[in-house]
Amino acid sequence: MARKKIALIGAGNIGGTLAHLAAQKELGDVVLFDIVEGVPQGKALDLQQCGPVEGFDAKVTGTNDYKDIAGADVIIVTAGVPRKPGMSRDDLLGINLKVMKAVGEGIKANAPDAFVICITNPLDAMVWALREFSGLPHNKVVGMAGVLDSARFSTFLAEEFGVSVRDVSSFVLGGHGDTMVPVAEYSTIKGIPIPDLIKLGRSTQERIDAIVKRTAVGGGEIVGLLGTSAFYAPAASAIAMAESYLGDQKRILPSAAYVDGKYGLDGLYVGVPVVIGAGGVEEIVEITLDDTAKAGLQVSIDAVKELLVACKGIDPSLA
Ligand code: A3D
Repeated sequence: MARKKIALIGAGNIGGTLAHLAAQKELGDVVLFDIVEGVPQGKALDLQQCGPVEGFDAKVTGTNDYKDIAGADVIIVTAGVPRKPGMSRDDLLGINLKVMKAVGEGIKANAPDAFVICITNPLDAMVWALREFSGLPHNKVVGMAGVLDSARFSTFLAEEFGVSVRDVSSFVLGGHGDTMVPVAEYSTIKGIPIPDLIKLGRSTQERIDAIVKRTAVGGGEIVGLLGTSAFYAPAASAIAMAESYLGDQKRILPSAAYVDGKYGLDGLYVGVPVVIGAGGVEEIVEITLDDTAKAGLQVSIDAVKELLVACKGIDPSLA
């Protein structure tokens, strides 16, 4: 069987980390694309030389030409600019929308059968715009955010309860912004819901509320320390989504997916649990929410809708 092909659009911090993980895991041959000349080629050569040390058989190449992504099975998009301290994700909208147009057209012309995972911020608006510009089916274009946001929530919960992260399962819904909704009721420690653990005296509502709050601004905490966006965990999260698609794993992964009909939505990209398998986004999983989570989700949905209005104002072809 021929090797799979993984194209990474954007060869910056996340792009380079994605290339390393994809090669290490031998997901396929890797093509790193960027508009800056030399960077994707240089990173690719450096990564290719990890092969003999780490023992992977994956070809890593760099390019500035969209033709080289032809036939890609999976495309992960990080092209654009990240946040600097003091910026919100929404501050990136104008510049990254133009980038999504170029990327969408490049994908449409060269790799229309790929499964596309968008990471560029502001995520829920950019994945929608990328889908519009690429014209790919909605089930083949998805945004990575929920896996990362849940990973942040799980990390903090594991610390709180003093247990392995492997025994934590957590849940974050909504847009990838400060209005995201970490749902404690659906988060468990080895199957035991967090509210039950509070009743058992293993934590307090105040401490869980603080963790929920820290999760929602978890990206900003790292930007404040690092001076730019996180990249290791975002890359690891997108790779988990790519693996679920390539291996038809049918994992349930919270993702920014196109929701039309469920959750009372009529055609919007927002973070919900989805099944990812060989068919792309194969199912939107609808869960019952209590009134607090419902209200939180609505605030988050309204924030995403506002961003879409702004996108349409900037690029009339989207209206
Ligand atoms: P960075 O290291 O700056 O890499 C971005 C790369 O995109 C650079 O190499 C640029 O040269 C390249 N680029 C710019 N314009 C184009 C273009 N038109 N075509 C192709 N390449 C282009 O950023 P990063 O890798 O740290 O972050 C990338 C994006 O991911 C940013 O928008 C971040 O805000 C976003 N991000 C999202 C999450 C989520 O959870 C959704 C987390 C962290 C970062």
